[in-house]
Amino acid sequence: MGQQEPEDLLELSPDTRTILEEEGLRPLWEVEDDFGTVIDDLEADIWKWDDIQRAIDAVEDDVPIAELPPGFQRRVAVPINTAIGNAISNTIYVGVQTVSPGETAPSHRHSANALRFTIDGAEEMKTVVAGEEFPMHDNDLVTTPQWEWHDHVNDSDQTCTWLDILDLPLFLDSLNRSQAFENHELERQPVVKSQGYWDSQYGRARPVETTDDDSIPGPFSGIRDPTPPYRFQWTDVEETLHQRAANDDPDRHDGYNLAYVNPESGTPPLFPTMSFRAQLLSEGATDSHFHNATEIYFVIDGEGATHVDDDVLEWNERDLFVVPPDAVHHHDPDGEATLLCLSDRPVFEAFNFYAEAEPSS
Ligand code: GTQ
Repeated sequence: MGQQEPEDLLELSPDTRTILEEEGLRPLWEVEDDFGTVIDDLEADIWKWDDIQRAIDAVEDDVPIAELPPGFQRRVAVPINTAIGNAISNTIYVGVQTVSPGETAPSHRHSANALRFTIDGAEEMKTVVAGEEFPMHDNDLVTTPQWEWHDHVNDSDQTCTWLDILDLPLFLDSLNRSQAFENHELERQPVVKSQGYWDSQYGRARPVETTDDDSIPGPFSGIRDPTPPYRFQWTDVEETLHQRAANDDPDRHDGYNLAYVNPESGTPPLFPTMSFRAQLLSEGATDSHFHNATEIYFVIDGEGATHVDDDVLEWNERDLFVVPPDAVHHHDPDGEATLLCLSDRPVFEAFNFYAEAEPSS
């Protein structure tokens, strides 16, 4: 008789195995190796802007928005992380949307949190959110809170392009739930607020009373809108970055690093499920670290490389790349570079589960 292996000690008698099978149960020591295998792991990946541009131009030539099938009715090319197959990450979705001159992406609303980060914008390119027209200038970030109507109207004379960023995979894939969705009866929602209305509600002086108008209708009845409709103008964000760089020290991992705050609370994260940062890298390579949150980066300007475990992602302006959970990474800009970072960190923080560390050298 050979030596007994530890597994042998745990062998179940045929009767016990039959009972467990019949009753629909499994022993933990056999199940635990299956934990974490339902959803595939993310991989480091990069999409070069020239390639994205080629794809969105081709799609734009083929497909007028008005002829899109029922569904989201948006002309969007979706970067796919080949490790998972339907989105850029397991929590955050990114799409690249175009609207040609004269076109409208029709009004709808949904339970996912969403925002636009403008790539090619124009004063007469309006995303209409919660009754107000928000002009989309280059690098402006405009929120579309849960269950607010939104349509995108291009009255300019050029094609406009932006990133759509939503928490769809968190609900649809990771939590495997469907979301509430509704099309407006009109292609364009009525514009019932003057321009600047939403911005004015979250300044240094605010309305004293909260009324029923503050609660979201429909499936979220009674819950106060956690994130207001809001436009963060890039000119403001850029000014703050440059003031920081002129006066302060950078973060070792992320350079000069600004969080987009929830305008209601004045603190990050912008959404309960996603946080957004603008980073100015101007003082050489950053230090390596890793964390359990996923990060997606969009290169606002500049060039450089991000080292992710054994991969080197070389980027230029407008490229998009993914740093998977737990991957050791650092940035190495070529001179000065500005990045937009999207992260699912708030989900981890909500469960007291966020962790980050530096690799032991
Ligand atoms: O523009 O409302 O890429 O609802 C995916 C879902 C864009 C949008 C997307 C959407 C939108």
